[in-house]
Amino acid sequence: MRLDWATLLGVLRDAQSFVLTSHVRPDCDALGSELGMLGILEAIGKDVRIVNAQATPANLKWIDPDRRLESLAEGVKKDDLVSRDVLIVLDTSAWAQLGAMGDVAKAMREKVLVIDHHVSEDDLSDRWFKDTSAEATARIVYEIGLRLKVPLSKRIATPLYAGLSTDTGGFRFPNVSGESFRVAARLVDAGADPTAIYRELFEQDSLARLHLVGRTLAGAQASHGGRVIVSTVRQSDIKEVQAQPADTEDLVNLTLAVKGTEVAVILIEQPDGRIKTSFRSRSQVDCNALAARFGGGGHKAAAGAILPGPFDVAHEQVLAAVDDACGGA
Ligand SMILES: [Mn+2]
Repeated sequence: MRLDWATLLGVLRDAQSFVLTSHVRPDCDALGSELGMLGILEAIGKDVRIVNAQATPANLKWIDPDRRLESLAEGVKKDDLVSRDVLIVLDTSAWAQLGAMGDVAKAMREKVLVIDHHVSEDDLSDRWFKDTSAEATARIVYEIGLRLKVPLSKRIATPLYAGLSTDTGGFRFPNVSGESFRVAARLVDAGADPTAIYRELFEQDSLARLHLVGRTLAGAQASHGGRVIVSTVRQSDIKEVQAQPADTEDLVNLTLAVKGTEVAVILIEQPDGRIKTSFRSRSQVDCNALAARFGGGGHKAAAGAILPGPFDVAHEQVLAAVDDACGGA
């Protein structure tokens, strides 16, 4: 953990122009931290742009009513950014996660500042502001706003609440503390609307996605006395219900709802024939170790790997590895 408040607040106060960026395949903590930070910096008179590598996903555009999120994919030029005083990288510490913004970070090398809560890190910068105990980067941004004495507005509180809510799985992950709720309460007092944000985060599925969920759950197989549930998604399933590739997100977590499930696994056939495999654990079974057998990785409770096809071979290999990790049937 490296939290040098004096250095961080000094940089934020002294610099005049900022670019904020975050990781590819952005989520609400990435975008919410960017927008919260933008609101805070603008409140103290700074000139701020947010530029990501990729365009904002359609399902997350609600978080940006003022349309402040820009992207290289939508035509922002690297040369327009490099003269800015500071590049703040939020919610990632890895080059690979920056996508095309990695080139901008390289060009601005000595002006990069990282604000993040992830454990892993590359040599992105010499200026780190990391708190791996923070539930979300949005939580760190909230603390920055406090220290800069910026009053919380609805415009700042809403994206920060979305980030906090996303990275805590709706305030239920083990990273949640009493302080998470106190921060959330202050964000709600400042105008964040939990009902509206919940609807945006969790009630935006298409009927096709629901049909895919139905199919996937109908085919879920339990083993090891109900401790393990494995489900599969083939390209034919996705096509037949007319779902989108993104509709497979989060499917693996649904089977954890079954009483007694300790390990949930899903194999998702990709358009190129490879098989994206995700592991979830509610027990001592180490998902990171499981995924590592197939060249993947992640955390103990959640990890993933990409396996080559054909599907049936990958399926068999994964079942064997899970069996091994779970101590036989
Ligand atoms: Mn995060």
